[in-house]
Amino acid sequence: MKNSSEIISHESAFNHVSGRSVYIDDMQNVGNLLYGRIVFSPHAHASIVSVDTSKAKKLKGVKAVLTYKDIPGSNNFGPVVHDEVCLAIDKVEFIGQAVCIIAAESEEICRAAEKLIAVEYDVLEPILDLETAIKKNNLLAPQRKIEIGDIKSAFKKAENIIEGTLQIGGQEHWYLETHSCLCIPDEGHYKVFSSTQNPSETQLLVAEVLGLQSHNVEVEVKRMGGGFGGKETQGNHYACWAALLSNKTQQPVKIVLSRDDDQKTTGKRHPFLAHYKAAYDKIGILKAVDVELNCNAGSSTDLSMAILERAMLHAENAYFVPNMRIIGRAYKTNLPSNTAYRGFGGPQGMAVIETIIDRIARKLGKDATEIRFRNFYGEKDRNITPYGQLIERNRLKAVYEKIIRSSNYYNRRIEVDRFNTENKYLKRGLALTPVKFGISFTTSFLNQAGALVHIYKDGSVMVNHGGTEMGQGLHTKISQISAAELGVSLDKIIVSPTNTSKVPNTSPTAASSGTDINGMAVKNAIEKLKNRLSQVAAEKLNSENTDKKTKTEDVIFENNMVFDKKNPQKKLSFDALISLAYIKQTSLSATGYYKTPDVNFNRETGTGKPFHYFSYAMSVSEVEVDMLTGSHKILRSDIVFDIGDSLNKLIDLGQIEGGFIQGVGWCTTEEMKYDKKGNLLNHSPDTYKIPLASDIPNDFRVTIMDGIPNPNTIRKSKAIGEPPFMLCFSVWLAIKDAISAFANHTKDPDFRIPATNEHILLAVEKMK
Ligand code: MTE
Ligand code: QUE
Ligand code: MOS
Repeated sequence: MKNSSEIISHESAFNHVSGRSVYIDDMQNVGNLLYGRIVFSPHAHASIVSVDTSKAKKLKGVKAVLTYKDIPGSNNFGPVVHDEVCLAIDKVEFIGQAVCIIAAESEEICRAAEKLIAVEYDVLEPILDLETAIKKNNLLAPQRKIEIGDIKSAFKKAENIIEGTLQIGGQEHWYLETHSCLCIPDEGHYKVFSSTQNPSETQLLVAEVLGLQSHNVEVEVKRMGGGFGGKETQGNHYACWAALLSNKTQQPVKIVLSRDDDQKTTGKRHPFLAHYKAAYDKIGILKAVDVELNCNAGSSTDLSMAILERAMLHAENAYFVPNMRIIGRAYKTNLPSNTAYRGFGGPQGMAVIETIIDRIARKLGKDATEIRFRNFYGEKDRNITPYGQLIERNRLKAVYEKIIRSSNYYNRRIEVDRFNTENKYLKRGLALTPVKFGISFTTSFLNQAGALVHIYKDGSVMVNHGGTEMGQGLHTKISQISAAELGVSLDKIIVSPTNTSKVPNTSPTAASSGTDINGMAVKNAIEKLKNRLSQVAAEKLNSENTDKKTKTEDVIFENNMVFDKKNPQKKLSFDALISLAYIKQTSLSATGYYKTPDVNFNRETGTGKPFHYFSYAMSVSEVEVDMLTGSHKILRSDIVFDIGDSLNKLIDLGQIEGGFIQGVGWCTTEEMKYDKKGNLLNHSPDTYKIPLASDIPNDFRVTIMDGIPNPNTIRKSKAIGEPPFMLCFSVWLAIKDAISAFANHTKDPDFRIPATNEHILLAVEKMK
């Protein structure tokens, strides 16, 4: 692998574009296949008076109708806290909660059976929004706090103070493959094909609901058609339901959600309601920040506390704040339990500080970019985070200087101002925003990974690891890492589907750390194999040439060859070595393991070193907003990224562009609308507006910085999955800048996430 200069496309690129890639719904050639269907609660909050399934059970072609009474094991599949029932008992707490499950010979029969099930409810008042949940003090868990310095005395001494509230909306994942699962029973063993980011958790929960042990359940993931966090915990549900039906009927059962059901019934990004107060001096330097982050968790805990924690750990983003207090509260409501979504709370936390800086700049009559630059983390005395981690290898200045130059920022600021004086109803806005994203699970024990590497007698290699492929290119990167570490060409490597019987006890593929931790585990396995092979190689080379002894530590693997570093003419081919090693009775299979060194976080004190390192990036966006319609377009976006030594520039470019645009959707067009009963009104793409090709910036320039290797990571790379998402704030705040121009930057526009056309128009009205 010549690393980044070589162009290596995604391992499934050809199959994806030609439609050959197989997803769970494509797995049709299974004998005796039954279809599963979930009977969802139509009420956000209700008592169940009675359930009558007798008529449905009698329908021809129906093989099973199950309620909670039919569960052989535990009726609970809460992933972190056991607070979610698999099938409702006597109450329902959100629209979409499962009450019964049906298995039948066809989907049509399932639907007919569902109509014959009579559930009588006693409807109760739901709590749907944060304002109500806060008023009723409906806390999910005790509040959390992170604090540094002394905000009280800092506010007392403050020259200037601003205060405010920021509303932040949720977001639907819109993975292209909806939730799906196929379970095949085999003599008490259950093989589960699941669209899950967390096969080990799926395995454990399936075993628990079936009343079996983990060794009775095998979960396999070939790929997901996107996950984005939405399949980190919630894929478990469909696996549990399919397994229960399969257990009852002893036939394979497949469940695939329709788009509308998926959108109506699954968890989303957490909406937040934030309150803030900030003190700053006359040149805009932050002296103290007090933030309260309230999140709408939905009906159960799921990952809410970890998400809230990450929001709190990103509440200062790239800025040094000497005195800061961050309070976090998660509230329970009657919505489907909100869950992981790219950024995992980071976007919500960062939105607040970016708003603060933006407002300070307007108060001082300065360009926000200048205020941002002044507040960046710096060298000593300005390099400690509110949770006590020191910022090492700070790349903010390097990224900043590069993007200021490459985006021609200051000249374009003049151009934008000129445009705005010449145009009354079309206004342009410009903004630069930074991202500093912490890499590692903040639940420190999750930072571990395993691998299993086989070399077959012909020299071909099968790599298994604990991570799952969801389009992000993990398997491609793992293939490249394997080829590079073994010194063989890519065609010798295959990465197998993720399977719990090959690598056990894995962490979810999440927190952008898939390549970091699984790559290291694979490297560890390959090191073991190379140690064994080096001995065989040294013996062989020494048997041929006795005057220059080859030491095992001098054996090098490169270009499908194995040779003596000191005497490169002493060599043999990789394939020849493998067949020799086999004959010499050498094990050609090894497991690998990795745990991230030195990460820890104490939740009680809110301190520690939760992150192995940070990924840095900045974006400059210019937008044009129509003051009469509230519509906007992105004229140009520049992005500069520090990702260490990129493992694959094509894939990383795809992650940067895709993540950025997904973020732009969240903070501009994607808005969840509910009626008073808690029904999601926009549950299909005609009313829920994700970005289209036409929403991509007219001029889009992404730069991956070269020559800044990251120490102590796999091949000196950095994680890339989530960080680009949060670059969307450059678009969001450029829109605000354009609205602000309508009143000559004298008033602060009303602003929130998402800034839809309607909200932009309302904000413009208030500027008059
Ligand atoms: N890219 C694609 N194409 N599809 C996805 O589902 N998920 C994102 C990101 N990029 C996702 C994606 C999220 S939420 C995470 S945490 C990372 O990929 C997970 O993969 P990694 O750790 O291998 O980067
Ligand atoms: C980032 C993440 C996750 C996280 C922490 C992060 C994540 C995740 C968990 C988690 C926490 C506790 C558990 C568990 C998972 O924490 O994805 O099973 O018991 O699942 O900073 O992405
Ligand atoms: Mo990503 S939200 O950590 O799955």
